[in-house]
Amino acid sequence: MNQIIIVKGDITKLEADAIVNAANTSLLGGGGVYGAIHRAGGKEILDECKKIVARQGGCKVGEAVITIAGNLPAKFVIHTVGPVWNGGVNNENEKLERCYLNSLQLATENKCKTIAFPSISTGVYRFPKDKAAKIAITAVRKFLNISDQIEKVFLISFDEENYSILQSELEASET
Ligand code: AR6
Repeated sequence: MNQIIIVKGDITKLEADAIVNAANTSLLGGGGVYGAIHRAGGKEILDECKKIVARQGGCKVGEAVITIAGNLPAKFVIHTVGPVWNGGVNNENEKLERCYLNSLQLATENKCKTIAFPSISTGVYRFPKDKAAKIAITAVRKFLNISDQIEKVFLISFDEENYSILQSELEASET
């Protein structure tokens, strides 16, 4: 039985096979969860990102790439690029859904059984937290329904507000 687990805390401390990073299209800079992952994971992660950039020129919104996890307890970091919220007129919902689905697909291809997501786009990119939580849970459920390799999906919130929104959305999705 696969599960969705809502956790409050710092994603860099989590022992999952893969943790997801909310990056930007350059893959090469940023604060928020990006800063925390690169600080805790060390230089090796950035070195791999640079190789990806040299090969394919960064990462598009909604897509995902994978690297090693350096000093982190995880095995891999999956870097995905969420949409900047622009009032919903720019297909932001679909783009955010694709971040979750593509990250889960990449985790599956790399034989991961557990994966942890931060609340992509809800920081600097200003996506409304309630909408983002609904999309996260719907996308993860959609994927888990068609794949039995992933056993646990952690949705990590750094702040209390995101944590309680995700809890309520998860409960609502179970009824
Ligand atoms: N663990 C878990 N969640 C965290 C952590 C952490 N250590 N730190 C922050 N968060 P953001 P975005 C939460 O701004 O909105 C970057 O600079 C945070 O509270 O990191 O997708 C990139 O390079 C928020 O809910 O990502 C891009 O330029 C969530 O992570 C841009 O920001 C996402 O916040 C991406 O913006």
